[in-house]
Amino acid sequence: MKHILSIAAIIILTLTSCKKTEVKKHSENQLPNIIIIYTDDLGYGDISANGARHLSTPNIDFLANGGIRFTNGYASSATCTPSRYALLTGEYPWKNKKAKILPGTAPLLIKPDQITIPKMLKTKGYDTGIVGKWHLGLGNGNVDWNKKITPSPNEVGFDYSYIMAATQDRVPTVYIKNGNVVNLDPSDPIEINYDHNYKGQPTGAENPELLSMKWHTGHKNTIVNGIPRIGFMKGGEAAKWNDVDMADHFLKKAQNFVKTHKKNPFFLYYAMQQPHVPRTPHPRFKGKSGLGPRGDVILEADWCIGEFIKTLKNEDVLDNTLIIFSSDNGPVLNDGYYDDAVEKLGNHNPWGPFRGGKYSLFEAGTHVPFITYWKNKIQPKTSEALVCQMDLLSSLAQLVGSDLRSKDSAELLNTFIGTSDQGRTNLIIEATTRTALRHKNWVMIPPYEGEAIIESVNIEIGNSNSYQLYDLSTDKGQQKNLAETNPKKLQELIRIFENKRGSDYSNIELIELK
Ligand code: NG6
Ligand code: CA
Repeated sequence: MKHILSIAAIIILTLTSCKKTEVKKHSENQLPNIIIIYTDDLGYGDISANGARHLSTPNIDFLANGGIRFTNGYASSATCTPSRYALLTGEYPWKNKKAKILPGTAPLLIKPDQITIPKMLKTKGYDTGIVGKWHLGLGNGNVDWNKKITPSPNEVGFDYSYIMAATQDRVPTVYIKNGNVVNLDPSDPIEINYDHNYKGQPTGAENPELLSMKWHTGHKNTIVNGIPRIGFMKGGEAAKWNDVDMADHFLKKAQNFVKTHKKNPFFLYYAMQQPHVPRTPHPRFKGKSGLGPRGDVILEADWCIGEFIKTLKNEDVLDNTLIIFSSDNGPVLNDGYYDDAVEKLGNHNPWGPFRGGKYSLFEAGTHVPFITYWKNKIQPKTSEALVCQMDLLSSLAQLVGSDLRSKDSAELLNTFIGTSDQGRTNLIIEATTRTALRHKNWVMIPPYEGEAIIESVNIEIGNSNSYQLYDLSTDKGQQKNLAETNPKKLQELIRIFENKRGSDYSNIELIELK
């Protein structure tokens, strides 16, 4: 009996020590997995880690409290396509004139010879995947949705893609896996266009009786699941997504990607659709926030992140994974549907301390939640360093030992992992093709013609006849224009701005948001 016990003890000891060496080997020799969790239109003040008191986001807070919570983290633009373009390519979006909010039929915006984060990581042996919102165009300008769509994310660095083409409020309302529409019935082919309706099809404009969600501005074309969308779509009935299941659907794909790629270093871009319109919480979350569907889908997104982190833990990869969390642009309430976002806002403040919102050159347009988390590797803290999503390309290249860099992408690895508090000195921010400069704690917005407020969304977008200058160290809310009282500072910033941007920045084609 004594013998049997000691043999058993030896076996157990050997097994445990084997396991230990294996884990050690895994973390020492293997490059870390890298995950970008990217929300859509989530504001700085939408997470409790950044001060929200009327909405609780415990899972995002878990990342913020166990990692670095950046208080000066920026998206590159105040809208989706340009921000995503800059995130993946490390290039300022205003350098590409086509980097504007794209329709679902737009051609691929990233050129096949351009560097991207996943391409760079692939040179170091990473498996790369995207799950969720793409919105960077597909094909060459004339997509046949019934054949393999190419080029797609798979041609610009992703081994695996499971995406929606554009936005939840734009056609086509189908999932696309590695260039193929999921569940497509060849006898019911898909046709898409953004100019005219297909004969005999109901639309939001003409058939209000068929709607479960009422449109306010813009979204009055093809009706899918009772929701009127932007653009016209015919066919593809079996392939249409179910809006209320979208969060669960993408979550499963993201979890599966982790489960099936954990043996090799992987990069996953998990691009969540919340809280962009149409806000369609799963019934489990409906009414749960008290703030209407916008609050409910933020709770849903937070829950998804919690489930996703559980998967990383269960699959034993959390220790060796760098997670970056952010949002593509700032918040908006009514973005084209009546969905109680305004009526039920109560005291919640999605903008945090900032002025403006989505579409705005004021801070709330681009100054977004930004968190890096790496268990046991990153020491929890708050960082005031000025960082931008565009910087991830060069910084991640530093991390994995790649020489590839993108000119506009600053090398800030030490800042992202917390061993330095040094950020950028300057950043050009963009909003619907207009640009402004952040320099240290100062912001300079040059004069732009046009409405000061987009009425449909009720957001001040930063247009003014004269220069604006703000000192964020004392005035986060950009209430006090110092352009006249501090002409020296203003001139200094104009010089830096024109030096980077060129002097023809006001000669631009402004986007019409009807
Ligand atoms: C706007 C839409 C808005 C949203 C946005 C893109 C109207 C009136 N507004 O044109 O609802 O879809 O485009 O948002 O149609 S983004 O987050 O993808 O940039
Ligand atoms: Ca967005």
